Amino acid sequence: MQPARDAKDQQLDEHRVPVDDLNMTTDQGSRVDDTDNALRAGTRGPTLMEDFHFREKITRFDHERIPERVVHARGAGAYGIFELYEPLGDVTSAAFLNDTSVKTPTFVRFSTVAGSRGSADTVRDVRGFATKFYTTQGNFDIVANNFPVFFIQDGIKFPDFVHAVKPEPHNEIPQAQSAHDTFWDFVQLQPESLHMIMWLMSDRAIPRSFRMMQGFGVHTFRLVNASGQGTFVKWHWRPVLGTYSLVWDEVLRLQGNDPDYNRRDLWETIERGAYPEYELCVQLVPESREHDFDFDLLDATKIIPEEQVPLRPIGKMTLNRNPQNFFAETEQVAFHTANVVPGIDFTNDPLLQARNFSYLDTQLLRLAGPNFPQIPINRPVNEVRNDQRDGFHQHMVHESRTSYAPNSISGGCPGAVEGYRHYQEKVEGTKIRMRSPSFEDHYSQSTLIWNSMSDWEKQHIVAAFLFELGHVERKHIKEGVVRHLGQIHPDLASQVAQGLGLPAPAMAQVHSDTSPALSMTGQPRSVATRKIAILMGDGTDAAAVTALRRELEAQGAICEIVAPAEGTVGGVPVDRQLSAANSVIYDAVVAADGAALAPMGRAQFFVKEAFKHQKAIASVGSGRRLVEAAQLPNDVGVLIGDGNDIAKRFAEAVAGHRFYERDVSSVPA
Ligand code: HDD
Repeated sequence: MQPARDAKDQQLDEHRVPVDDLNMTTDQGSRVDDTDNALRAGTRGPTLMEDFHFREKITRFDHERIPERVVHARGAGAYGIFELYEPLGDVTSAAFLNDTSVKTPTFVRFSTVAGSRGSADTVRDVRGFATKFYTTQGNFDIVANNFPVFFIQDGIKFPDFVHAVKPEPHNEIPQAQSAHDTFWDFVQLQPESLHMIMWLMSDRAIPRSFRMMQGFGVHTFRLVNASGQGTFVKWHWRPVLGTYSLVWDEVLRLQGNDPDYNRRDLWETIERGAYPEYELCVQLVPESREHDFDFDLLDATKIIPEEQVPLRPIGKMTLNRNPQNFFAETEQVAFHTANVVPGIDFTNDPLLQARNFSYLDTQLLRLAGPNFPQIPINRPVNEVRNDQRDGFHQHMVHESRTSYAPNSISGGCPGAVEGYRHYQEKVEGTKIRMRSPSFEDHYSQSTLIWNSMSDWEKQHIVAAFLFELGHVERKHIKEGVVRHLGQIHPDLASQVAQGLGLPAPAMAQVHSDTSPALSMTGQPRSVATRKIAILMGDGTDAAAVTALRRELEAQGAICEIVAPAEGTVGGVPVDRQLSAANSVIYDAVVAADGAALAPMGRAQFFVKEAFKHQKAIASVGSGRRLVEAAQLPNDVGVLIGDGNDIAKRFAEAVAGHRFYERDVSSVPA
């Protein structure tokens, strides 16, 4: 069913250029009769300056690129709708957070941080999760990431951090990776980054899907109610499908097999109507409790553990529409932490304060001047009226004879009336370049995250440190990092030190507190939107496959038939031929044929690789022979399909995402 058309969708109508049968014209509207041959003096002669169509076409082409975002250059977007569960008038006057009958249009852009526009999706990195709410009171943006903390505490360090993580300046290597000297040099010298590093080394940094990751506003923001009373707030997006990740070896292979893996996944599921959903949750802290924590609420390298302040779900966002033009919409969208509406305000978090400067500034360059808010994707759905005029690409024709206030000539219009009112916070202090001592502890929450991880999550963190530091050339940098790890946890430090061939560092006495909510275990389970490869060949029992497929698809799974050749197999249409398919683009595998496939190395590898990546594998009929030929160790999650309940058992296995307990250390695939 098509979603109802919202206000933003309708507003875009006036900018849309439909596919139609009109004839080609120049930008000036003059009809073009030949766009294949430049105007020349004689068929073998020079091209003439007079050829305005040629000149316009080439000039436009020469100017087609705009600067990519300095960070978060690679991204994918989608439109959605936000629906509120209950009015929040007690804490905020924001209209869209008070009226449950309103469906607020949104646009979301997901991104990676370090890589260029053309880099692969599945890299170890933070993911951006920026949402623009087109509210009746103007645009409100939550410019979030999929980690709840950040690398630095003060925005003045942002250029340093970004320069360190980006490719090194002398040779522009490596692309979209943190596994290099300058990044880890920054980390070892800037221990405030350590908590974020723990997130970056965890599987959160390699999400299975944009649809299966959380979003965090990171900073403590402020809500303000109608009587001017403030409440601290942290924003959280929680994916309805649960939070799930890939495994590292799979990530590396996906970069070659499908560099657009996350982008494609978002696009395809929306096209199918399996709309991604996220609950918006808040952590609310009354101002009276500001100093009740053993960390500073203004410090963006700290979380408020959910066990201390529970998450309150306040609404749901459903992404229900793909953009129609990547450049016009996803590339030109401009987010800004300072895009707020009445009832939502800032705190003095020094990272947030810097962001409130940076986003507008960067967009003035990237989108070439001050009129970028008029670009269709950026326009609010309510009317914009002010005296700011002129500049490159002004699209509006302002009829007023005045562009200043106050004025008497235009009846004082547009006049400043009741609108956004800044929260009246009392501020006093000495001008000083210094952080508050309450920002000094860089280790306790890094320990908290380590303590809260399950065994497999800990193993993956250690492996990530070893991979990353294994790419660092300078020994003193590795030693510096390992020294810090000794302050986080002896188990972590000793394993990393051992792998790097370094002596164990001095170990601190660490606390044993945990925050179970930090672990990715215990997520909602579902086969919905899981991609399953069914390997078929000439020997397949097509009826058994069709029955299995029907049951899986009834639960929302996406099945693809993979066979040695395109066409049909056993009367079933083939979706992909084996040489164009790879297990890494699927969540699970069904071996449905052994007769044709068992002797084929590629088919064996397919199954073995899925096993290595701890995916559910089932065999039906002669598929057992393929599983046997792949010589999988006897372990969990490999279901041999004798009996009627195979579909049920397999669906349960797929819904669990991965068999992390499966020992794959000896599997070479
Ligand atoms: Fe940022 C882009 C998220 C710190 C400066 N940032 C950008 C995007 C996201 C974030 C999701 C991509 C928006 C899009 O899709 O267009 N940034 C964060 C988060 C941060 C953070 C969650 C810490 C809590 N950022 C941060 C700091 C600064 C910036 C401290 C500068 C002082 N960020 C930028 C930027 C970007 C940007 C340079 C690049 C392109 C853009 O803004 O529009 O201004």
